[in-house]
Amino acid sequence: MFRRKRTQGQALVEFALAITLIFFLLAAAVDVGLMMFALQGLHNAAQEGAAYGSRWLITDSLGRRVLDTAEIKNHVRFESGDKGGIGFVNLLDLNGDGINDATQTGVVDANITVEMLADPSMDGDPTKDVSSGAAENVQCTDASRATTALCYIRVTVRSIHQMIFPLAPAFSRTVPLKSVYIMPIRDSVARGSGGGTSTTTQTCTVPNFIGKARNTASSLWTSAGFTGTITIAVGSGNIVYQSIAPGTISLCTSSISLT
Ligand SMILES: [Ca+2]
Ligand SMILES: [Ca+2]
Repeated sequence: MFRRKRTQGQALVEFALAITLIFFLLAAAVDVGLMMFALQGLHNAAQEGAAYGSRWLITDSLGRRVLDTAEIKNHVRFESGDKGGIGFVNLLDLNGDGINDATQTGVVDANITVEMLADPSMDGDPTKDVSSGAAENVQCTDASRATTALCYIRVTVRSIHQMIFPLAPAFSRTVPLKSVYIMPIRDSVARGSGGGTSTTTQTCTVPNFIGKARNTASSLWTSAGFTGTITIAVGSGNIVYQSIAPGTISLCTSSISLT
């Protein structure tokens, strides 16, 4: 009889220990799951801001093509409509105090960062040099005068996740969340098609005219990409002299004379 009671008490203690652990794991699963949904919301918002910002640049007072930071932040905040979110994260209240961030000084700027980055090593990653691993993070000041390949937009969105089950003092009641999105700037003006600087620096390769018939020279010149005038001296026989040597890399607006 005594022995049986003792076994029952032991089972109760074991159950108490086990249920604590099981409940802890379940609670952790719920909180981690909610954080993943919140992160997804932040990621979508950062992507929306970057997609808008990469396409619609503005010209500042110094004539530089720069990011429309204020409008990009609006696109981030209203990514999921004017209710601010999908239930897991409120994009209009990123610091989680129940007050619209737009009415709080500095809160929007503290939680949404918009940057324009250059890529000095031209390897497609503006945050580091892929071959050496060295950090870059160099600011691009004018997307239309990028001497390196492209400028990139980086949008960072931060939020605070309130834990539903703050089980132990070791775990904070809040967890900071962050999502970053980087993409190349796709502004047409920035890359020369709408008034940038690249048309004046386009180069073409001078073809070899020596020994060619005079009536073929003109088409040879234009098919090499040149737009400058070609002067062909009147005469008979094939061309024996050209004023720019064959194979020379020259501005496409250059002129040439042939004899
Ligand atoms: Ca707020
Ligand atoms: Ca790089």
